[in-house]
Amino acid sequence: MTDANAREAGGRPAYLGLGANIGRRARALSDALALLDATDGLSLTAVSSVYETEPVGVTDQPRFLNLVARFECRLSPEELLAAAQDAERRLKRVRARRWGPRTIDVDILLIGDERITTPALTVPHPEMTRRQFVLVPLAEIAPEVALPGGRTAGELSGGESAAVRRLGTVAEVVARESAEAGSDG
Ligand code: GSY
Repeated sequence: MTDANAREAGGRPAYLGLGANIGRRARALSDALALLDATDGLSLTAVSSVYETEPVGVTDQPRFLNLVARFECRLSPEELLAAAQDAERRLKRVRARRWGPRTIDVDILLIGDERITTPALTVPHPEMTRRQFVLVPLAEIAPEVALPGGRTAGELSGGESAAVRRLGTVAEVVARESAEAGSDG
């Protein structure tokens, strides 16, 4: 469904950033997308490639796999946050320390053109315009989307680099990861 259709149907596009840097990283991303897409009021409309990215913030941790997905969203912001947290919980998110390694992280980046500031949620995501691991995949699926500060994802994305390296589609990267892990799934 296009963004225009989503609005007509009472929804709006929501962009989520997903990241994983422990265990079967690609499978965690893929499973999170499936869980979110199965949620009433959410339907997946676009997914970027998977990128392997240098950790930002705490740098002494494994590289992440990151992607950005767009959903047609008929949920309130609070309901969307609950859905994101539920997906993290169901994938048995492990996070040993704040800003440290995690099995799956689901960040709400944008919900239409809404501005939300509550103790639990800030939308647009306050760090998104400074994070190339968000901007590069976002620019792949939505180069024209306007971000805080008035510039677009396409303008702010630095493109692929050694720090944000495109690995392939979700299906390709999951298949490669499974083959590398052997026959246990
Ligand atoms: O909020 C995202 C978690 N995170 C990431 C991430 O997903 N990717 C990279 N490359 N660095 C990160 N630092 C944090 S915190």
